[in-house]
Amino acid sequence: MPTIIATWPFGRLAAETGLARIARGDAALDAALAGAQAVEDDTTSRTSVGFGSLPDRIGRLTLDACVMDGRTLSCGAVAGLEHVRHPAAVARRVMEKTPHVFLVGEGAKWFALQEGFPLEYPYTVAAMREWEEKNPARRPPVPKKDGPAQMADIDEHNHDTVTVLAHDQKGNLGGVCTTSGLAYKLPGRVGDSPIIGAGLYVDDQAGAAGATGVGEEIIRIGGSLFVVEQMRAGKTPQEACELACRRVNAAAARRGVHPAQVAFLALDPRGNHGAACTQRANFVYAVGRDGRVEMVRAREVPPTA
Ligand code: SD4
Repeated sequence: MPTIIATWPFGRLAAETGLARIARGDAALDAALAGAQAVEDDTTSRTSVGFGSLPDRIGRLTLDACVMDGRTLSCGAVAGLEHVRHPAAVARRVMEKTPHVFLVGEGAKWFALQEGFPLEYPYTVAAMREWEEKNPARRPPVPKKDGPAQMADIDEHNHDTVTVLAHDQKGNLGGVCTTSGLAYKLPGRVGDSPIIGAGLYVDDQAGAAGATGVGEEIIRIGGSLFVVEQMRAGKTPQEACELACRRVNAAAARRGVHPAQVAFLALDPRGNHGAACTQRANFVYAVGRDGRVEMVRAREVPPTA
């Protein structure tokens, strides 16, 4: 059944927008991109991706995004993109207009400008005031030697990534992931979101998966590709997401740290969905199908599971 799922409470806007596109016969990737872009354009949510969201440690807003088409395995990505409002649309242009998959920083910006994306000023007064109050630039820029780096909590009150997975009327899958990354990240830091196989993976023959949460832990286990490969091996989307969370937990145990807050969501080639998160991630996601959108709370996988 045609279905669209999207991360976090602001995923509702993505799912509503994308569902309308699926209903009129659009391809999965077009619907997912329209949904993601609606969230990028929504400046009322300070913590969601897009203009007005929280910058890095030195006050710069840099955006990361990727897209993938499950029919052809075509994909594109950008990271560290500044002054461009729609990183996911730029990622799609990388996919369609270049022989490459991934452009970063100044190169990604140069490409976006060549493609006609306008140069824009992404900062809102509210976001910069908060940055100034927290003044992260005054803190030590690198982790102290005596302990692991402190990661910001990622739960339903502090998150920014919209990952949208869609299953269209023809039964094809498409996905988009777009983010401003962890608030107050080190300059140059890239998380899982724009990395094909980490923040997103889509294959019509196996399923689609996306991730949100502390990107370092998602990259470490190749999260989204792992989920898709579990579905290829016969697991349901729910089982696949739970297995990925167990893997995150196991990786943390091997490093002697408490598992970070991470969540996965998935769609199989028939449009069945599932999601799971590690402890305290409080992950909710929007599910759009049959003409309506509802919010679903993901199952938590504790470290001992
Ligand atoms: C990152 N995965 O940059 C992103 C952060 C995130 O909701 O998902 N926030 O690591």
